Amino acid sequence: MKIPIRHSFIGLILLMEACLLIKGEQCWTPMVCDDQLTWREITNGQCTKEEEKALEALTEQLDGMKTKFYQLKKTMEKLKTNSVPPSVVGVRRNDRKETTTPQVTVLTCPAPKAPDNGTVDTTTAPDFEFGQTIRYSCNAGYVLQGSNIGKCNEKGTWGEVATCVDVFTCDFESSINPTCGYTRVNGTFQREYRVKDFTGHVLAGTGTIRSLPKALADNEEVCMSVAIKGTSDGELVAKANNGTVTEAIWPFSASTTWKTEKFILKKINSADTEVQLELVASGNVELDNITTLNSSECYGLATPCTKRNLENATISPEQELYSKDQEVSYSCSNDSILEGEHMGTCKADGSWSTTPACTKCGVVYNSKCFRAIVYDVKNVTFSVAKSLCKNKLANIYDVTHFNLVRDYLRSMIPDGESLIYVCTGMSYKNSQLYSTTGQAMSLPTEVWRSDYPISQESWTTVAVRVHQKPEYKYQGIYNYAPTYGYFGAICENEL
Ligand SMILES: [Ca+2]
Repeated sequence: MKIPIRHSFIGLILLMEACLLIKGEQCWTPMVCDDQLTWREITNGQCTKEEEKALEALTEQLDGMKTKFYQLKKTMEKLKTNSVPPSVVGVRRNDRKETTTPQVTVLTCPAPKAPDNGTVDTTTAPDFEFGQTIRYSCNAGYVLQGSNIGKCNEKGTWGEVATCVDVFTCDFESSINPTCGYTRVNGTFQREYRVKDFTGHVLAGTGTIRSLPKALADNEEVCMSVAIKGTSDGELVAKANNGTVTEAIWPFSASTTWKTEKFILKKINSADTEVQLELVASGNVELDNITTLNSSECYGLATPCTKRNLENATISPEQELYSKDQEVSYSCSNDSILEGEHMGTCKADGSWSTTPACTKCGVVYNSKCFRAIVYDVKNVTFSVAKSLCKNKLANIYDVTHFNLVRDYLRSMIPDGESLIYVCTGMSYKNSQLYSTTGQAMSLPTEVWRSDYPISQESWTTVAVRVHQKPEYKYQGIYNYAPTYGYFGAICENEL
């Protein structure tokens, strides 16, 4: 801001006055009366030329002084009457001219920058002038660190800029966001104020909330905790939207006490660069202080087991995650059989104690499941066949059953082969056919391959031979040596 003063004009008037005085016919002499500079007439005769000259020079000098004094006085008055705001921090003289034009400069700051993941409010600093303040705030999912106020200072800066850190330290107190930076995927979660047990905000409700992505390095894990207080019966699951999480299922019921639970967030795929925490509540619950902890705080936490992906199976109880020592039972669909144990226990390292599988039956007959194991090379001896079927090799019960098995085996002939032969569990000894349980049995001739059975003492194994072409003559069951190499085995299990 500048306060201009019209010196030259005032100076001109003063000089004209002085000239009028000097150019008079009488001689005047300057003198001081009552501290005021004034002129007095010299009455005894006229001034000499020299006296007049000296007077003239003196007058000019005095006038110059008077002008300067006047200018200074005016400047002082202006400064006083202009009610200069406190933002004025200096009066700078313009030194380029000797006739000194004083001007006032107000210090300003550059336009303030918003912090990363945040905003800056400049409504209280319209001119970015010294002393004016701005206000920082963070986007949803971020909390502010440092002062939320910036002030234009004497250095012409706004001071230290606040930083916004991510959502993983969310205490629901500092946020005005209804879910404190967590996205409500579904349900009713929202930030609510409590005064009963303590004073402060909690995240109350049911459903699913999800944090913003958290960047994670290759094998990095995040140790976290959450304070939980149930307001109904339910279960809270903490998991990563794109990763795994440990010790993450907490059943709750209506309670007046808070419980803090820890868990570890980690990635499934090493290619992932970030994870999002997902909290899923099946009942009404209050949550608070969802916080990232020092990794040592999570040392020794058990890893939950994830549900097995079992085809043709039902798992009981069925959950996404299971806690340590939790037991499950597996059962297979009607046309499949369970291989392995039908029970499993979740181990502390997050793995299951058993590895079940439900395998589809090739043929279901009289509540029995028949399925063949066939290789494209013939190197399965009878003892290998027994172990392939876990000692449950199949019998052929009658013509109908044989036809079903034959058609099923035909569908299993490997590419490049025209026929296969697989072991059954039946045996042929002393011209007698026996079942797997050792009972004597008989099958009609049409089931047997032509010219079989053959009475050869060591040919005790009974196999099934199937050709791609149904009309092919040499098909059916036959007896042969157990040490011979077959294509595989046919197994039989109770359903
Ligand atoms: Ca709180």
